[in-house]
Amino acid sequence: SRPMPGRVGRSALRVQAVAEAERPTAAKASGFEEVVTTDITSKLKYLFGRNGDYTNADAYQGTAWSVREKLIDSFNKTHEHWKKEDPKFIYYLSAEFLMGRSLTNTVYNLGLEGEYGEALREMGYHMEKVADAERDAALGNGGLGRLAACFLDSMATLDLPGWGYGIRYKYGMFKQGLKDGYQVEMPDIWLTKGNPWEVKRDDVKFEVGFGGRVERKKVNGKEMSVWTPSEKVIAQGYDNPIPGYATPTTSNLRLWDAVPVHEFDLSAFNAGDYDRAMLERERAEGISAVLYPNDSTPEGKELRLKQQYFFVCASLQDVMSRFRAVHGANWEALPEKACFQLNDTHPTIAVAELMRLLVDVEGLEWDAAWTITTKCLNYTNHTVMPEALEKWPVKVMAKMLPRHMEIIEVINEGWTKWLGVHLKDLKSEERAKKIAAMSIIHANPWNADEMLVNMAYLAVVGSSAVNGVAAIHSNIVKDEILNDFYEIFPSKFQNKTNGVTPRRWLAWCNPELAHLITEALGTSEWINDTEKLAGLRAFATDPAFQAKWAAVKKTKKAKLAELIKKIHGDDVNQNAMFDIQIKRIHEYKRQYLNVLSIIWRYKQLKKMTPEERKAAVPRVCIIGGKAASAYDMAKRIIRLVTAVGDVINKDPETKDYLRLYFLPDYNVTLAETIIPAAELSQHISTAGTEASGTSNMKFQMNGCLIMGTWDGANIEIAEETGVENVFVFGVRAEEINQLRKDRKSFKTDPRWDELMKDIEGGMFGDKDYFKPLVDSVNNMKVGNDWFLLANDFAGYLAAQEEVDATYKDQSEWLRRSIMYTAGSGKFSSDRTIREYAEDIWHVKPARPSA
Ligand code: CR6
Repeated sequence: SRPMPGRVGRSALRVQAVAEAERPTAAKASGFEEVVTTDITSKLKYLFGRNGDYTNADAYQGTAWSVREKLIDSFNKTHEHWKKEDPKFIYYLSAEFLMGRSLTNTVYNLGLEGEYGEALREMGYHMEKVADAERDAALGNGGLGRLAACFLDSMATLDLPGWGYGIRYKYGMFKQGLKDGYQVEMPDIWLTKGNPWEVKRDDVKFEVGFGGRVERKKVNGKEMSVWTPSEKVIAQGYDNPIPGYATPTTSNLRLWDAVPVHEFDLSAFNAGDYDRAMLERERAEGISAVLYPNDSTPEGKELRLKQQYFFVCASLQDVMSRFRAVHGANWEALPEKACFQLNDTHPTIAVAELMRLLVDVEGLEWDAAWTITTKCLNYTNHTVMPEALEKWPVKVMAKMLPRHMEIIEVINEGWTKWLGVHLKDLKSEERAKKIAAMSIIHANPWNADEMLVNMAYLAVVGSSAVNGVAAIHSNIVKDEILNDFYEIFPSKFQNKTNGVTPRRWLAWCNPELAHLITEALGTSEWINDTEKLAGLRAFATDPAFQAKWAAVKKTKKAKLAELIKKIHGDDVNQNAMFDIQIKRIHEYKRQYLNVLSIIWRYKQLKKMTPEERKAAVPRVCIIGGKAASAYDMAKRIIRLVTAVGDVINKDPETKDYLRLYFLPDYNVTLAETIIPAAELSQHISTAGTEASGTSNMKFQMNGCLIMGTWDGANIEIAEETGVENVFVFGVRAEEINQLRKDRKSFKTDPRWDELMKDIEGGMFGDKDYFKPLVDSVNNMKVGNDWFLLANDFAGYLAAQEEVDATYKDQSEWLRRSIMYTAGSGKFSSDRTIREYAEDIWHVKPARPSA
């Protein structure tokens, strides 16, 4: 009952599989499954020493190691082809790749689900349970990291020659637990059982240096800067093959692990040196040990800069060494063969590093190197919050990367000089002001003695293209955050609205809906041509189709209900509306506002007679997401959710009509169960704060209605779905600045005041702990309620009433739900990647033959 993937055959195996899938299922010939079964058992026997009686976790290992071989075959074919063709490559540099699980995605993308599913069944296992044994690769925080993962899927699917480059963190995003309703963080030890999805490359190793000094020396008669680092580590490459869908292309994510230079000499060391060697090992391994668990705000720690330089340095050396092997030292041609996308400012040190490699190592003249560098690099901005833009103290950078600091100084000198000429028509005072404001190196506004390197400015100056991630966000980038730069280089600035892969986020996580869509459209081509989903509009009011659509949602809700039961031990009303907010916990995302509206709903229910309650729309509200470990306010918000849930879920009068659950450890895999089951999802950030959001797109694809502010990609989703089908509320971005300045124009509401008193008065216990939350939104105090919760509260409640009224009319609700999926075509990451490839990268597809 799955959609026919229609992947182009890649091997004899594949040809047979396609032939089988096209045959009526009842007449399926066996034989192929047998080969797979034998392969799985042989993997278990010879790789793991197991002999029969396998657990699901064993079956996972056997299956994964078997699938890995198909993946590597495809990887090799693709890369042989690319080597022969020598096309231009895009390298996506990102400190985060939030990949999630690989087994199901790989099997489906490779079109192997028939044989592997069947083989496992024959062995007495079920693919879904087997897949459940895999741990998420959680090498990312949230949207930015998951976006990078979706982009890789689309690049491979579109046959674009391209790799991801990042860090192979030993510990990914922390595991979140709850203790008495408070968040606890536990390490994510994801590699202990090995990782079938990676290939260690013993021949891919690069040295990365830190610290030390720089000297001017004559080298071969030429005055050069020679950097002698005081510390060195080795970047060890690991390849993670990325299978495209319905194509023979399998591309690559190369992740770097930090290892000590002297690892292999250990045995030769005497006792004293052994200690030192161990220290060296610890220091090296520390670089790729942990992902900083921060989202949207930078962590100004030295180790973080070290991580950034570590992976950028290794990646650039790697690309350059491959280029050299084919083209020699013809570096002027590098931009014709390679370009790099900087995923936020995290890899921005690439500007200085590429200059260093070209000037100091390859001996190019500065200007020639600068031309090459700026042609090769492009920068994506992912956040509007000015405090979230990375700035490194000059002192820190000069100590850790002395040569890079010099290079940045020279870049800045050239840049400010150029500005002086470019702005010659301004009055000298004004000109000086402007130049100071645009200088890459500037004083810390809160500490005049400290000089900072502004990484976003460095990225803009060093790149060909700069883009935001949704239309409204790109406009804010142009008009506010980087306005000075936009005025000087208007054509550098672009918009590339984010997208998500329809494979993982619709076809594979919701096969029931995928099947229904394929049946209705008469083709499964929508899986890589999502514009075809628009064909569903014709069915939006068809009662028979609506009934099928509703039945799928019901199945998915039952699954989520099962999960809630497993986690919280409660049975929930599966006829209730499933109302969901899952994302990182952040004040700007306003989970707090959601909780307040839930409390208000609870209070209304309490006032009703039993008869009145029966007429109310029952809701199961779910909130999930991690709080950065140092983000105190976010942790209080989590506690408020659990405390309110504790009261509501136990109240015999209301518990049939309202529940609130916090689902701990929200991650990619959990999202794959939650999103297909959602009927309403909350995207209620203060307008102008959420750059894009991407879960909104996943919900939309799965026919979930959106309650949202006029922010980020919500706006474009509403445009595609029909604004009348979306529950929109709240102040608009254009009004925010004025509102923040003029507090008197804040909307007030007696219901809000009542709720504040309830929390302060201890209705949910823990009053002292919740006091800072109440204070933070007390809009009578200047500077408080920065995210305008009080102001948007009344509008939010009104929109919630509209939701209830609409839900009562199930046929209208279903019509809208179908319209959401039908309108989601634009939000495939295939569209986004096609735009990047055409407008920024100038990279063309190169598909190997099957
Ligand atoms: N936190 C944005 O906040 C956007 C993603 C991907 C974010 C979010 O709105 O969808 O990037 N920004 O573009 C950063 O991480 C800096 C995010 O995930």
